[in-house]
Amino acid sequence: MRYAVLVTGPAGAGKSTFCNGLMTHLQTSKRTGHLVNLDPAANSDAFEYEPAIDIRDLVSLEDVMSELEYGPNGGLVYCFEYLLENMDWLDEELGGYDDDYLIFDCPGQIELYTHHPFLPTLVRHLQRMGLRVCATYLIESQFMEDKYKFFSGVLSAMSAMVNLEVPWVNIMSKMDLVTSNSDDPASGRNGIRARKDISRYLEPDPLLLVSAPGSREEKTERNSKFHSLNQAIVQLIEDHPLVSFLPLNLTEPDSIEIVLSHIDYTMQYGEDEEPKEPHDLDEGDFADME
Ligand SMILES: Nc1nc2c(ncn2[C@@H]2O[C@H](COP(=O)(O)OP(=O)(O)O)[C@@H](O)[C@H]2O)c(=O)[nH]1
Ligand SMILES: [Mg+2]
Repeated sequence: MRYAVLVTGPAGAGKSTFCNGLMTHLQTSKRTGHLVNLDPAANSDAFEYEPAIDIRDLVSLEDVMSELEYGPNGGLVYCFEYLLENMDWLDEELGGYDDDYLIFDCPGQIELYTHHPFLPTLVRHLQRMGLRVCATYLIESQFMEDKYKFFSGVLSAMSAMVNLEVPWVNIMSKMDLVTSNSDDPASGRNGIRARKDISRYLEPDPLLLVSAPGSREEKTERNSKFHSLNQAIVQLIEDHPLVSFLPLNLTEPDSIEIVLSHIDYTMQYGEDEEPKEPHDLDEGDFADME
């Protein structure tokens, strides 16, 4: 069985860094993972691990922009259209991998997840090829700085989830920027919050959007439309309580292990692996038991 983990989310959310972290973690756990770069605009320096499959070998944004005179967004759309027209290239590239864990580093243009058909088409194709697919959606902890920014992140996660229709793990990245101490002098810029608040963001509490009496969101004549909009969003999130976030702190190996175990679980990783035959085992396999 082959497994594909799509790493999605807005630009700068930490997708490429998370992919590197996952690769390192898989290696230290004696598992094999392969990186697939789907970002035609990726900068080679961003990869600690050489991608095993790289969309830039098929088409690169730089070439599209210089040869066809597209801007960056039009160019990206062109690259994905080109990929979908040339799926046999991907089939051939994927052909060399069986029983493998493939980590797809995706581009950060949010419209790719919310309304373009490219990723759903790609996912269906991978599923037809027999891969088990799941997606992660990253938003960064700085989104917790501002509740409106945060809820726009929640809504984008929901809309991507509905669009892709695969098992899904939402991740709150860069948790190393959050401390539990609100007196921390570093707390200014990064909106570092007290822990008790964080749980209201990891399991989004839509009531964060409903105004406390006397606050600026409290319903007044002037803001009644804004108030109704917030109410509608609260209702939407309450009706679809599927969005919650796993905290990811790459400086803590346990944190990445927990995230990986959720990903494994959503894909039922290893469920249909054959048990190892005794002659496949060597002494090293028993080292942990002593
Ligand atoms: N403090 C901190 N910074 C991070 C973390 N992950 C990514 N970054 C930084 O955020 C920026 C964007 O990261 P990148 O992985 O390229 O994001 P992408 O656009 O989603 O692929 C880079 O400057 C990273 O160094 C993290 O876990 N903690
Ligand atoms: Mg990236």
